Amino acid sequence: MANFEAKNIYRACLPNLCEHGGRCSQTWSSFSCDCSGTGYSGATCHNSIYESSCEAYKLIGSSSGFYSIDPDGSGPLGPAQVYCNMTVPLRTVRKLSVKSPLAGD
Ligand SMILES: [Ca+2]
Repeated sequence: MANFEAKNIYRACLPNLCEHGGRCSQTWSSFSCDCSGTGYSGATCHNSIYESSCEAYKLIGSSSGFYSIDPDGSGPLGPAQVYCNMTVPLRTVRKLSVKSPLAGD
């Protein structure tokens, strides 16, 4: 005769501890997250598997092409596919135009 003590069931999936839409599954004593298709990895799908910018891909030696970038890393924004032109010098890409708020017209 089975006599399970329901109160001891591990409740990792209620609420779902997997981030970014990862699918949670649990056993009696542990849980795991299926992060496939989410663009994230790690025990709770927390870490983005994509770089955060074209510059980051360039710095690791990638060539021009389409890349998935996750601008906020492990933050809630999802990855987006963009075309990265690696022939553009980094200085040009990152150039900023800053105006002093004290300057007149
Ligand atoms: Ca993100």
